[in-house]
Parts: sequence; C-alpha cells; structure tokens
Amino acid sequence: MFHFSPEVEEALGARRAVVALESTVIAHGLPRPQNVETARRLERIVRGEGAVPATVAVIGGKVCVGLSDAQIEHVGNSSSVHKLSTRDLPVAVARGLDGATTVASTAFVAARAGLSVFATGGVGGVHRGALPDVSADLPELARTSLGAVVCSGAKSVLDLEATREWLETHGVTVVGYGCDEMPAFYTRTSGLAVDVRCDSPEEVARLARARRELGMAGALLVTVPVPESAEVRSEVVSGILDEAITEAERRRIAGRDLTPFLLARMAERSGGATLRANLALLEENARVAARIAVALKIEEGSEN
Ligand code: PSU
Ligand code: MN
Repeated sequence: MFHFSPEVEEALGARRAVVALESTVIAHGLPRPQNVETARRLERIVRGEGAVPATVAVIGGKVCVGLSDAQIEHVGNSSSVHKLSTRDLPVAVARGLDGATTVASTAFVAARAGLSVFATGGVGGVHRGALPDVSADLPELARTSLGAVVCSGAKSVLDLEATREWLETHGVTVVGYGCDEMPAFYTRTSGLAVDVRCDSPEEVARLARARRELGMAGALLVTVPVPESAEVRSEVVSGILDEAITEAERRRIAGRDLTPFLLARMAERSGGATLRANLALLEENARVAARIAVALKIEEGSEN
C-alpha cells in the first residue's frame, strides 16, 4: 500500500531513526518559492541530526513515504495537489489523485508505515465560532499510536483553550519542550499549562516509551516554542488575525480552505513576520524531532 523512497526503506530496514514530515504545509501552508526551499531544508536538518526524513504525500494515488526531489517540487508547485485529511485519503487513492497530507493523514500513514516520530508546524484544533469545527488532527492524535508528534502548539486562529481541553479529555499527553506553557505558534506562550516539561530528547523518549508500555493509543504531543528571535508579539498577531477572520466570514471561506487563507492573509498583513516565524519554528521542530527519534532508537536498543 505504501511506497517507500529508497532512503526511507533502507533506514527502516536498518532500524535507523526516521522522522515523518507533512506536506500540506508545503502545498497549502507556505507561499512559493519558500515552500519547496523549506521542504528541502527540513529534510537537510533531519539528516544533519543523524535521522532520515520521510516527507509524506499522495502522488497519482500512491501513498508515498519519503519523496524524491522532483516529487517535493511537484507537491509545492502543482495547482492540482489536494489537501488531504484522513477522510480524503481513500478518495485520493481510489481516483489516482495527487494530494498533500495534513497532520491527521500524515500521522495515520506514519504510524502504519512503522514510523514513530513526526514533525510539523502547528496542529489543527477547535476553531472559533458557533459551528463546532474540530480539525481531524485532534482525533487522529488521540487514536493513532506514535511516539511523538512535534509541533509549536496550535495557532491563535483557533480556540486554544478549547483545543487544550480537547487534548486533555482524550488522553493526549502534552509536553512542553523547554517550556511550561503550550506555545501558540507565532508566540511562545498561551497562558495554558502543558502536562509535563521536558528539557532533553532523552526525557521525551522515556515518556514515549512509558506510554507505549502502558499500552496507550495516541501520540505524545511535544510542543516547542518558536525561537525567540522570530517570535511575533501577540498584540500584532491578534490585530491581523481578527481582520483575517472577519474577511474569511464575509467571503464565506470555510472548511479546508480556512487555514490556508488565514495563513496567507496574516503573512501579507504582518509584512512577512508571521511567515518568518513559521519558517523558524518548522526548522526548530524538525531538529527537535530528529533528536527525539535518535533518542528513541537508543531507548529501544537498551530494552533488548
Ligand atoms: N497549521 C499551520 N500550517 C499548516 C497547517 C496548520 O500553521 O499548514 C495545516 C496542517 O497540515 C494541519 C492542517 O494538519 O492545516 C489543519 O487543517 P484543518 O484545520 O482544515 O483540519
Ligand atoms: Mn475543519
């Protein structure tokens, strides 16, 4: 069912550390040409830490775990690449479509492909507003067993308090990596406490192992704050965000199109500041995820 790149296939065979990377952020979350450059840079960062990157996407109906350079370029530059959440995966496979995977569908594929660490930018969550629009990312984190999903929390586009409550209700352990509060994507703090703070990849690996030994389904959600030098002040974020949400409502942009629209509008209105933050946190998360993946392999080795 899955099509592994030669690099990923070899790494899995040799039980080396592998880090899954999502592709919706490339296709729909970042502007061109930074999107393709970023996808490549994230892969280099993962390799630099001694792990192997596995960017996930669906190409011509094939679920690919690990992309070639040409495939990354295709996902970033083609306008026929769909945004695929878990529910959309069977449609793309049956119809031979091209699609980028979200946090939900990347987690789904990664777990079944035998990967245990996954890095992304921000996870989806509970959207603001009357309609209960809950990203499929959340239930996927609660039911798909992965060692660690590394992100910078969720964006303040979402109802962060409701998102935090949802994770607690569904038994997802939220780790603050070098922080005590769950980061809010562009900003390092949210006022919402994490469940546990970890200051090293080894500590995270021990937690992931404990979850597994307890027989728990779902992922450990490791939240990493955006590097200080790239943080966008919350006053700046909230001003432009309110404006973007109002515009989305007026233009009736909703569902899968909402997140990409808000991201693009905010980057424009902040003079690129939110985009710089987005790139910096993606890089940091890839680095941390690779270190955790390596630490997990060492943990596993000590079990035998
Ligand atoms: N947050 C970001 N950038 C992104 C996304 C989220 O900062 O590109 C993408 C991720 O792929 C995430 C998806 O899984 O949006 C969530 O979309 P929705 O809210 O429609 O479930
Ligand atoms: Mn939704």
